[in-house]
Amino acid sequence: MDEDGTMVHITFVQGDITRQQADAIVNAANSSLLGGGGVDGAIHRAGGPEILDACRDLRASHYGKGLPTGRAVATPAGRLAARWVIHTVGPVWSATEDRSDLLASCHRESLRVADELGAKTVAFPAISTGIFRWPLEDAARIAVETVRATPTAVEEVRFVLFDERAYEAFASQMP
Ligand code: AR6
Repeated sequence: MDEDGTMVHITFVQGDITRQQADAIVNAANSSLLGGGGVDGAIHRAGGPEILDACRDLRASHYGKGLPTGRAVATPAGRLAARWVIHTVGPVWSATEDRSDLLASCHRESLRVADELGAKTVAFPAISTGIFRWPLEDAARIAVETVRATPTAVEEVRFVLFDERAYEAFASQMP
């Protein structure tokens, strides 16, 4: 909800996040910020070297030790149909330790960075649900609840889910 009490509009689409048009696209990165597989690899491939150059600059300046889990930082979006990529580091799923607040923090911090940028439309992938193995239903609940509970001037948060199972898990979180 923003200061006027207006709720952010949450939408869901099935597809490839690198094909989305939005002010900002969120990347499920790792602490190195230097790329990886999954969404991260796809974003760097589609966006081109400008993104990696900006990530290297971040590592050489503010984030010498990398971006901590649960935090977010923005770079330009290169050739993507977006102005910015917001990189956030999701937690690796653990059966013995509750890391839910770190996953919630990824969503809160990404929205905070989006607000700093003035981004009005933000596309999110299903953070931590791939290589980091977070169970889909639980990740969907945390992601949607957190976005609904976070005060922001962002007008549309679009969850972009790669397959039908992920789409169903996320879309079914809305009342
Ligand atoms: N568009 C939308 N969703 C996608 C796409 C795409 N192009 N590609 C994959 N997904 P993951 P994580 C879905 O593994 O679990 C990287 O190596 C995928 O089906 O990308 O947070 C990073 O560098 C899954 O539902 O991210 C880190 O090391 C979701 O995106 C690590 O993976 C997230 O899967 C992060 O792991």
